[in-house]
Order: sequence, then structure tokens, then C-alpha cells
Amino acid sequence: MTTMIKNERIAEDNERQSADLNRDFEALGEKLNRRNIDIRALTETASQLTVALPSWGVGTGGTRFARFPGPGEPRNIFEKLDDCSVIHQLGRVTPKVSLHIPWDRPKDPAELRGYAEARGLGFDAMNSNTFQDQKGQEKSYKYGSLTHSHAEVRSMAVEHNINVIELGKQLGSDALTVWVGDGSNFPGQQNFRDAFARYLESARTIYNALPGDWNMLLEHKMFEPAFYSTVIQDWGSSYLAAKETGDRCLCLVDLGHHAPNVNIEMIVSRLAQFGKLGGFHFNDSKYGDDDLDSGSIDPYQLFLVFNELVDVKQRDSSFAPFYMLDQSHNVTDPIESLMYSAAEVQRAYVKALLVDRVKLSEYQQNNDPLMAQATLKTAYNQDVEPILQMARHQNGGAIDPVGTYRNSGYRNECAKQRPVDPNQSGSGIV
Ligand code: LRH
Ligand code: MN
Repeated sequence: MTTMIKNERIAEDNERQSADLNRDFEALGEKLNRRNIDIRALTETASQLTVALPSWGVGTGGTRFARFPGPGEPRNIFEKLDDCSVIHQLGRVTPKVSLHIPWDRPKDPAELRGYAEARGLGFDAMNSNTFQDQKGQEKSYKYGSLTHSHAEVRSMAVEHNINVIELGKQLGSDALTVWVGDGSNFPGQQNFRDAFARYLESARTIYNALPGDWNMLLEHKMFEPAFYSTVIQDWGSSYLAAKETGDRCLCLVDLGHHAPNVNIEMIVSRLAQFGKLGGFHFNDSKYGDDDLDSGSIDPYQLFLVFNELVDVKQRDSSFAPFYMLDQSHNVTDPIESLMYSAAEVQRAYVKALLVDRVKLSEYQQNNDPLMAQATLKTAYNQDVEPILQMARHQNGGAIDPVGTYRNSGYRNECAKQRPVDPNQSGSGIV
């Protein structure tokens, strides 16, 4: 296996930290044992969680105002995969990468697949892109894509999605994520019903091209780039569209795509209850679709989302949604942010596994809101860092991924090997 960081580097750092880890792990194990929770079994369960990396997240992100590229930016999909392999080598929770087409379109899919596999990586859901016009594109998506009023534009967008599926099949992916920015900026600009009907027709055509073992994930978003109405604006529109499109058409929840203070964990519960919860784009936000690091603004909300996901899994053992990060790293080293964020997602999951669900349902049944809330807080307030560190350590990763990454000098090495290409257009978004 091709590794970017020398394994000796990881072993040396872990050696220095393992005595403290073992002490902390034993102490936590003793405490959890009093609740008949086996810390080794819990650590094993924690190790099974995987979160896909957004290929567009390893380059420095920006806003419409500016982008401030960092040193050693990845210049192509191969260098993006190198960086993704570092994140998985140290963190051990991100074995798959979610590609965005055409940003990541390879000349030779087999070569790309081989390059990824040599680095222990696979490909998660594919993302189509009909929210930008490509050079030489015949017709524009300015007024929409899958819902455009002109049939020829809709079929162009449908064709692109089918083409992305074909590429995904060659890369070993098994899902297509469809996010469209289609909508309107002014009242009267679009007939809501007709636009939604056009969306359903396009979605069905794409769905009919989906391989039998694939899922199609519809991603809703309240606004941006449209600022008055968005065709798939909320979970309700997404649910209706998924229901109308097909059994393997499910809803994807991007945490940043809701109005501030929306109860996202309840949306998660609703979609799961009706069998239409297909996946997540994890990130965090305070205002709009800020795409900040997961758990960086409201870690309790991330915990509450996983609290619902663990409840669903207990009711339906076949429940296996797609977990992905979808973030924009404007002021941090993207590799550090993605490693840290993947660990924050794993932390929320482990804390949710610590919820005493028997007690919780008793307090709910007996209308004891204080103790019900306290039951969640007891799990949330438990420091589970030793479990995350041990999970990484036991799976060949770094006890302290960011520390070992900085000690490795990988970024400086990239800065030498990846001279800034002045006309390189960023991670794709800006
Ligand atoms: C839209 C979105 C979508 C991606 C894009 C990069 O805001 O969340 O998931 O296609 O970001
Ligand atoms: Mn997203």
C-alpha cells in the first residue's frame, strides 16, 4: 500500500502517547463497566463508522469575495487523493472519497481507480453538477437545469447525470447525489407546481438509468444560488420527490441547508420513519450554508442527530445511510480540518451510543422531561476521547492525527512538490 506518511513517524508519536492513553482508557472502561458497557466492544463499534471525504474539500475553499490558497494546494484529482489518503492513514474513519463531476473527471477511470486503491481508498457517492456552465456548453443552466422551462436544457442536465452514473460504475461507486440550485429570485419568475413537475420528470429519467444496486440521493437546500424560491427547498419537497421517483431514491440531509434553529434531528427522525433517509453531508453553520467544520459551532446538535440515528438503527438493523463531510476550509489546513471533523462525527456517534435508552423511554413514558433531558446530557457530557484515540491506535492510525500530521511535515513537502499554478482554479466552488 502506498502511504504518504512514514509509518515509523506514526509509531514514534503513538509510542510517546500510548501509556497515557492506556491509563485513560482503563479508567473510562472501569466507569462504563459500572453501567455494564464494555469499552472494548464500544471501541470496536466506533471503528466501524466511516465518513466519506468530499474531494472538493481538500483544496482551500473561499467565498464570493475571495479565496486565500494555502501552501501545497492539490492541483488535480490525484493530488486530492494523496491528501485524502493522509486523512485516512492518520484518522482511520474516511476510507472513501466522494467525487464531483466534472471537477474530478478523470481521463482514465481505471487509472484513477487503481491510484485510489493503491492508497487504500474507494469511491463513495458521485456528485453531478448542473449548477455551473462548462466551457463550450451549448445551453446555459442560468435559469435552471433539471427544471429548466426548455426541454433541451433539461435533457442536457439529465444526460450529464446519466454520464456521471456511468463513470461511477467504472470507479466502484454505488450512489448518485443530485443537488440542483434550480429556483427563482423574484416572485412570479417561476410557477412552483410546473417547476416541481419538471423536476419529477427529470428525476425519474435519471432514476431509470440507475443500476439496480445503486441509490439516488436528493439533496434539499433552502436558498443559494436562488434567493426567492428553490425547487427542492426543504425536506418536504425532497421527500415528495423521492417518493414519486422510486424506492432507491432517498433524501440526503446537508446540515447547512436549513434556516437557523430548524430542528434538524426531528427531520432526520421523520425521514427515517418513512424509509426515505439516505444520507448526510455533515458540516456546521451559524447563519447560512457556511460549510464550517462539523461540530465546530453546535456539537450538541450533531450529537442529537446521531441520537436519532442510533434510535433508528435499533429499530432497523439494515439502516445504513451514506455519511459524508461537505465543508469548505477557508482559513485552516483542509487536511487538518477534515481529520478533526471526521473525529467529531465519530465522537457524536460514540456519545449517542452511550445514551441509556431504556431509562430514556421510561422518563418519556412517565413524562419526566428533566430526567429525560438529563439522560441525554449524561451521555453527551461523557469524555469519549480515549475511545476515539484507541480506535485509531488499534487500526494503525495516529493517537493524535493533527499532531502527527504536523510533525510529518507533509504540507511543507507538498509546498515544494506542488508549485502554485497561477491559473489553477481552486477546489471548484470558487
Ligand atoms: C450545495 C452543496 C452540494 C454540493 C456542493 C459542493 O451547497 O452542499 O452538496 O454539490 O455543496
Ligand atoms: Mn452538500
